[in-house]
Amino acid sequence: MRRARFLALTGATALAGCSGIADKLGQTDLVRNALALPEHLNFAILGTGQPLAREYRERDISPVFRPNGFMPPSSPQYAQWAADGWRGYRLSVSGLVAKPASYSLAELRGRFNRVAQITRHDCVEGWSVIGKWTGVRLGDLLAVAQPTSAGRYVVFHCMDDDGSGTLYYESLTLRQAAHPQALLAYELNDKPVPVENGAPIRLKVPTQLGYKSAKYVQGIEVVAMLPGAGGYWEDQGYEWFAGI
Ligand SMILES: Nc1nc2c(c(=O)[nH]1)N[C@H]1C(S)=C(S)[C@@H](COP(=O)(O)O)O[C@H]1N2
Ligand SMILES: [Mo]
Repeated sequence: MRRARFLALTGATALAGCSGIADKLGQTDLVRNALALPEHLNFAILGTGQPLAREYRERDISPVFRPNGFMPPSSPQYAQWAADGWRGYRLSVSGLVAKPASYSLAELRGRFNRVAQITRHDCVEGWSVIGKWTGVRLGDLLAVAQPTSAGRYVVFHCMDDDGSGTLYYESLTLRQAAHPQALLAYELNDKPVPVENGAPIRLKVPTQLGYKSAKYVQGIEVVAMLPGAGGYWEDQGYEWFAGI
């Protein structure tokens, strides 16, 4: 119901959403105000946590996991990591945590349980793909980091930008981050996550629309208040909760 309303309100503008021409959506006050309404419901839902997203079988996996979004990170550093099997890359966990840390890919693979899920990815543009994601539970990483009592949200800092220097970012509540299907994935369909799908680490939250699943994650930060509207697309007027 909430999602149908969202789609009806944004209409054709939503189609442009992930391809970089959503500025108009953000500028429309009517749409912005209307989008803000269901957020009250969202907080009510968050109080009890979200149910599990449906999981699929191997044979349901889409032949191609359609990539979408900004161009991969353009820095020489990223290119060098990609060419070097991600040696040197580290994922940092910082902010309101008792134990800040950073992990190489090998450490993520070695120190945390490996979990896999075959789930459907729904883009707000109106298409879906099914893929198998393997990685570590976000909740496991946060359990080690020990968020302080002031921490409320987790912000994902990405390495790619919209072409004019604004970096992609996303956020979840700590409660959403503890959802068993919230994954930091290092594999897609049993192979390292391809560059176009967010290598070397991307968030996968199958309970929310595609734009919440941040690609090219380099930093995870626990904060008390959301920066901006809580994400790149949210800053353009898109819904923050974005539950499916
Ligand atoms: N860092 C980053 N994460 C991102 C995006 C992006 O442009 N940059 N696009 C989002 C959108 S709109 C979608 S639909 C999915 C696409 O993931 P895929 O490329 O693996 O299909 O990533 C999401 N996460
Ligand atoms: Mo998307």
